[in-house]
Amino acid sequence: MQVLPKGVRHIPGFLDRSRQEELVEAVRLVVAEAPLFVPEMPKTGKPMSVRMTNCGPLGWVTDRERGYRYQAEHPVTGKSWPAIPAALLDIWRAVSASDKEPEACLVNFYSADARMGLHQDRDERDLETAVVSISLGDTCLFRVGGKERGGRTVSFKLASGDVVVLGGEGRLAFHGVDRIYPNTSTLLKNGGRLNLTLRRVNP
Ligand SMILES: O=C(O)CCC(=O)C(=O)O
Ligand SMILES: [Mn+2]
Repeated sequence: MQVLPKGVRHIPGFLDRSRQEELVEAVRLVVAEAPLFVPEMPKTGKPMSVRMTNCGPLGWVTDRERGYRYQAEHPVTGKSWPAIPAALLDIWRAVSASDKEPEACLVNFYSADARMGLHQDRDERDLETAVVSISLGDTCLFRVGGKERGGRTVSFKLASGDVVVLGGEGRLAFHGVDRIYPNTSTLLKNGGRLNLTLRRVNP
């Protein structure tokens, strides 16, 4: 086993198959109310390869004009985000070590060729409370480093049902998704990977 950076916790197989199925059903209801949209990079407007939506009082969005931010409304429909499903709140309570509730759950959908570049999660005003991230569907290659860009990184696979917690010294760890391994899970009928990231936004 390789050593993960301090504060980065990987919990393989945290969710059994039936809890994974329950979450997929919950995400389906979220997506029905708050459709997946294509996020754009700030300034360039270049589309990201993931599609995303959110649930919770706040959602993370990005577009060319206004960049990375949290807002209470879906950028396309203008409607409030749906509530965070109870099954997700249970996971947060079990692993976040926070007594506050999460305010945002970002839903990322990765098709076979999607990826996410190395970045820090730092658009929150609260940079202390842990970030909790859940993987469903196809396996991905996840990469994580320290707080400095350009430092040493380690890579490992995230499979369906795995949970990652970035807490304490790991809260601002650089991380990203280098690739998806297609057809490695039967959870999602049409394949791909879902990532659910729970965050506290306000201190
Ligand atoms: O898909 C993942 O596992 C990570 C997603 C992520 O880092 C993010 O949305 O900020
Ligand atoms: Mn992130």
